[in-house]
Amino acid sequence: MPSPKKSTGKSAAKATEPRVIILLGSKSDLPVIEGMFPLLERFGLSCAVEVASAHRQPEKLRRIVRKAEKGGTEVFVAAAGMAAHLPGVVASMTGKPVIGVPVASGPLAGVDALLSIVQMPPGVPVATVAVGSAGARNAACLAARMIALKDPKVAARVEEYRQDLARGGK
Ligand code: RP5
Repeated sequence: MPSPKKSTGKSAAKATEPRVIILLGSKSDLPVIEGMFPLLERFGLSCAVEVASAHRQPEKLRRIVRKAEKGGTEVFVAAAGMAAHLPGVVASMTGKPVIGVPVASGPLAGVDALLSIVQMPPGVPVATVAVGSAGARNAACLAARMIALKDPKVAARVEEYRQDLARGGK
């Protein structure tokens, strides 16, 4: 497994934590989110990866979310499989945007995780993306679009990426 921490750009002013935190329900989810790193780097966004299961390590999860929020993290991405409660639990702990990535790790091939993540009760939103690595890449793009709302440098990079896609890039 590669180093769980990756810093890929400048943090916001005064921030002590990465702008994007990626939480995983298990180390086994790591391959699914690897496509996020080049995209976040391209958008100039620092990130860190933490493994904290909502079911097995709720106290660890709470500590990570508290520290990140206090330190200026702007968007949380949470990827999990099976009965994937991680993104929803993160959304219950922070008022920052949470993006949920369903992982196809169980016998139901990700449908279980997709429904667990998308069916949040009103008032506790999780922006749910596609199952698997395509969803993870979209989580990186969506996080950048959210941050771009108040950061023109990130907005310019998002626009440049969109133009690349229009020219046939990936
Ligand atoms: C979920 O259960 C994790 O997010 C992972 O996708 C799945 C299996 O976890 P491991 O048994 O590989 O730790 O909590």
